[in-house]
Amino acid sequence: MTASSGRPSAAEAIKQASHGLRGSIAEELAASEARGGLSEGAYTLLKFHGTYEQHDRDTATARKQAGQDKDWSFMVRVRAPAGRLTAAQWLALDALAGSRADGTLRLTTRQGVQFHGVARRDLKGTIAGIHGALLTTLAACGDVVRNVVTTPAPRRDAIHARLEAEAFALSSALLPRTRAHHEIFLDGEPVVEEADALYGPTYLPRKFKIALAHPLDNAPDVLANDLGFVALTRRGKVTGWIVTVGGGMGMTHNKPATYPRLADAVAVIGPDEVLEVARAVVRLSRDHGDRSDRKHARLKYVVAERGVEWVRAALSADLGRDLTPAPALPRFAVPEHLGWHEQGDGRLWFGLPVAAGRIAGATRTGLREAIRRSGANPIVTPQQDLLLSDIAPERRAEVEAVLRDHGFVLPQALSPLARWTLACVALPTCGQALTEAERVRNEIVTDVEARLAAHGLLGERISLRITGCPNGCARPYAGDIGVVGRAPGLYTIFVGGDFEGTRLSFPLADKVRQAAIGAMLAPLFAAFAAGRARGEGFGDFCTRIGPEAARELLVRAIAAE
Ligand code: SRM
Ligand code: SF4
Repeated sequence: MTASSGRPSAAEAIKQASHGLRGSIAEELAASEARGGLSEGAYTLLKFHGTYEQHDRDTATARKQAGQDKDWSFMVRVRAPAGRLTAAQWLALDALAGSRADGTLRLTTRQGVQFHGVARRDLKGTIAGIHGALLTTLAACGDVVRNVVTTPAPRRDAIHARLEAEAFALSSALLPRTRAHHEIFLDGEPVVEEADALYGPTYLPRKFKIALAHPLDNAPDVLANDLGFVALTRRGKVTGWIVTVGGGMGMTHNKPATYPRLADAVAVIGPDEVLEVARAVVRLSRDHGDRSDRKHARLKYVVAERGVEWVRAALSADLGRDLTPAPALPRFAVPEHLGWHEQGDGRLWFGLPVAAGRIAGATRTGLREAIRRSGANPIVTPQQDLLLSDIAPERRAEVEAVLRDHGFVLPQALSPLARWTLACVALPTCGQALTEAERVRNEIVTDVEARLAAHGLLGERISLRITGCPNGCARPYAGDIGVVGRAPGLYTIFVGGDFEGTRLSFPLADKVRQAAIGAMLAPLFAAFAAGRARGEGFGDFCTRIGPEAARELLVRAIAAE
């Protein structure tokens, strides 16, 4: 059940022996012309520095048949706390995408930015370039606290300023203290380093994710995180936080011991206690997470198995004071961020939809041009979109025209479904992908849109989340509809989650061909259009009728065909 339940996994030995995340990374990367075949140690430790060695899965079979090695390259992930970037940082990342990666930028579901296709000889230069833009890749991946997410909206009021400030403070305070990153990637001098008091020599048992949210803006899906802070507010100020612990999405098909889970509200704390409590929850994960089985190592399993009372007692003991039990979570909402909005300081933001977060070709040029001309500071949203903030009202028409001229589809031309569809990276770079996701996003959206339209539901606000495997990188179990890669060409469809991210979905149909996804949802759309309660969302309707009735509708529809 806990850290002591079995022999530590191989990753634990690698971390323990890594000398502060160094291992043999520098030596292996120095063999610069070598491709692929990093040792398990270097591969594992490189994650902590924000990079994964990958290969192009599209070409792997043909290359193997031709006796060639795989087409190896690196994915590099940039941390952007709260998704906030400056115009200058964007332009620097854009330049690196052109000079050192595959020419694309990828906005992530955790408000980060990824490069794909970085050659080994360019890895150091890419990471150094990111550092030069005052950003980092350190702890973007690995068994540490990852990019801290929050509501993306750049509303200039005290509550939003506080959410943003806390995200930045958590992000920098919880970075691992190692100098290895500087030594390996930034030509820093080797130093004798003190132990990392928070992480210790083996860091955390697994990745650890933190989100902050306002109840009226749960865009970051706070409950899908290991640790969340939900703002309590009065008269425009943050007066405290509800601490939520134990969320996570990952599961493995046919392994019931693994499951997605939404976090529980564990305690309520004062407005200035976020960092202190976050450190205690990180220590809880460090000391109680399972270090023998990486599929059982996330904090969510500790919370599920030990219970909320135990978690609060353990945190209270760590902090040396009794934490107050949390009140019930308030109702959550998720507002519209796309299109034009006033920030509250005389400036505007423009929420730009970016399908699956991929910026490439003309859209990359257009974005660069729009940011150069307007000086807009971009904010990556947890929905893989970009908010161009701080735009002077007189630039509005020009920005819109530049973006439109470069092939962006602007929000007013999109259905709510298209605006609220997420798709993970999947093929060809993700080594875990069982199916396509990003590359079939638009086909699936078009298919589902047609089915919605047939029942007069095209204007309905429904979220769709597509992933190429059950790891859940687009949080598919927390939206209205989840489409999850099951086996090559086949998906599991989930329904019954809610738009606000407060309820998990249930499986509706298994092993569905991509072309049949819309058809599988159609009977439920028909029933929803005919029998929904007033104000009821699609996911709410599915949950109200329940899994058995939902599947029965499907069986009847198939029998009637
Ligand atoms: Fe993820 C692993 C991409 C957000 C759960 N994720 C991966 C890897 C690194 C594949 C691998 O292990 O080899 C993917 C890289 C693919 C590629 O080629 O780029 C990958 N995850 C992504 C991104 C880029 C998806 C996207 O389309 O935006 C997101 C990057 C976020 C960031 O900037 O930090 C991303 N991943 C998530 C989320 C969503 C979130 O955090 O809000 C989740 C679900 C929440 C959670 O953590 O439970 C998520 N990713 C996973 C898991 C399952 C973890 C688990 O507990 O079981 C894995 C696999 C693993 O860790 O072993 C994984
Ligand atoms: Fe890869 Fe699976 Fe994550 Fe998609 S959900 S990016 S396929 S690990």
